[in-house]
Amino acid sequence: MSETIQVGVVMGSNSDWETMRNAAEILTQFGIAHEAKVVSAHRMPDALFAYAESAAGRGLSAIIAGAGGAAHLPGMLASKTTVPVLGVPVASRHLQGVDSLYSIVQMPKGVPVATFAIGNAGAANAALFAVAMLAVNDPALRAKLDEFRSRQTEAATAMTLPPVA
Ligand code: RP5
Repeated sequence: MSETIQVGVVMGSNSDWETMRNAAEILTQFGIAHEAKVVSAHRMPDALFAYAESAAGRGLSAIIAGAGGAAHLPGMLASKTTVPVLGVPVASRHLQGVDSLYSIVQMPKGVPVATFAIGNAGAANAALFAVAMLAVNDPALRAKLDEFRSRQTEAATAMTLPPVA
């Protein structure tokens, strides 16, 4: 029997992958069953609707959606499913992702998209947020997340600065 996918990672183009792979890598690190796909809002609208409409039935707990420019993908997915959508603004060529950020974060009242930082940090944090959501009902996963945070604390605590000349 095939494994139930817990988190979907979708993006508007394969050019988004360099950013969105940061989400997939975190999910892999935490052992979360996930999939990664291109589902372009303006080039594949029917596939976008089908993905969103099937998400709950397929058992997805979250969809991490990344897009750049006039980034409709996260909001349109959210309009067609109540599975939580975590939006990642991808840095765009001309406006460096500020356009993506505004497109994703400014959802009108009633259909939320949880929006993360532009770029790699946002993609990684969206995945960490999905892990935290899943950890609510999974003590072993919560322990892994606590360990991840502890390692960061240790690394920051060990940081030193060069002496002032
Ligand atoms: C958006 O347009 C994608 O999410 C991507 O960030 C941007 C550019 O897409 P490509 O022209 O690289 O396919 O749809």
